[in-house]
Amino acid sequence: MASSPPGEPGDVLPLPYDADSLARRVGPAWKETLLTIYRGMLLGRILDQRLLGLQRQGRVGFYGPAMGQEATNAAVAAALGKEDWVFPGLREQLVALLRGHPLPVYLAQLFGNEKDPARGRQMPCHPTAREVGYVSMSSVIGNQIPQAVGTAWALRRKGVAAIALACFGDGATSSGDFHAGLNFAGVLRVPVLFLLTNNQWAISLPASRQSAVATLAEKARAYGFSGSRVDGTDPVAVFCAVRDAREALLKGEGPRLLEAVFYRMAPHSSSDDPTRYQPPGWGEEARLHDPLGRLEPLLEKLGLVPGPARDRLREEIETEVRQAIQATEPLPPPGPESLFEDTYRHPFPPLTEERDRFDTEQGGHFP
Ligand SMILES: Cc1ncc(C[n+]2csc(CCOP(=O)(O)OP(=O)(O)O)c2C)c(N)n1
Ligand SMILES: [Mg+2]
Repeated sequence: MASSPPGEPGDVLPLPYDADSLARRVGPAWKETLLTIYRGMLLGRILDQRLLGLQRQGRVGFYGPAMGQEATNAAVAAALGKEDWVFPGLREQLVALLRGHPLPVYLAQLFGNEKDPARGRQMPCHPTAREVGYVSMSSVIGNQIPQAVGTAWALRRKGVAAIALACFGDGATSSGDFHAGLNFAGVLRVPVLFLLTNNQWAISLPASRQSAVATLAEKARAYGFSGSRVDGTDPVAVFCAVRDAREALLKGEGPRLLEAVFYRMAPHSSSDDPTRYQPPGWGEEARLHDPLGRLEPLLEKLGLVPGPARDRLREEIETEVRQAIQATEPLPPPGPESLFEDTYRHPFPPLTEERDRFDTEQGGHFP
């Protein structure tokens, strides 16, 4: 079995489309949609490679790559509406960026410096991007599921034409919050889309040992709504599935579960060594399903992104990432006064006393 480096065309499973089928499935703007998604996927891959490298050099504390998930993330971002809310798991930061969260601000969150909106209080890879409806994740697996359900309920009560998207992994389906969230959503029939990102591993536990059911998607039936599976390495399939589910939710047809299945092409996180538990050959098999490796030959065949244009695009994104890192990394940490801010709108003693004492000890520079 021939293999190729991630992102390079090689011996991958071809995507089954031509111009006619794309126009039929995606619609008249299929070229623009596909190019937007492709650019997003490339950004995701390039960022992962760079940021994992920075972590290895000790310049970022922690990193959770999403290699293999790029098609799902970029297609989801393209299919969502501006007013929708995203409740991510560990690997959907690309969705925030593609919804318009500025790259330098995202990087500031990884470095935990003065431009970080969370002021260094969250783990790296747990960004918050309120301005694009992207809620900071909690490290506690499954927490975001009932939060998304509550938000969907609020959206419906307020009459806002938007949905909440709850993203979570195969491992999260074993959490209590999965049950509570899906049950609540089914009873109230709120506009929430449960996006199950099945990368086939929960750290070292394979999805085959996560549950005794044949597919995780079928769990939705027990909560009174439909669940379906989609090839998460096929951006066209994911885009159409999310777009159609969203339309149904907006019509009040109740919640839905969509299981996107793909291959985790990287360690669980920068703190993991998958060679200790993944079977030999996993990486080779994953590369056959590499979403970028699958999409690039199609774009070439369609004449949309020939080789030289692809190289130029890569260079352009690499430059954008490099410049954003150079501009963000040297920024200082949040000021010491920020320790006393954000928790209370009107701080009161003893917090104000502690703040004054601390300021005096530091030489009296607080604003
Ligand atoms: C409640 C809880 N239990 C365990 C953990 C430790 N933990 C962190 S990530 C993870 C696996 C999550 O797997 P999955 O839901 O499939 O998401 P993936 O990381 O594969 O995207 C576990 C068990 C945790 N953070 N929270
Ligand atoms: Mg997983």
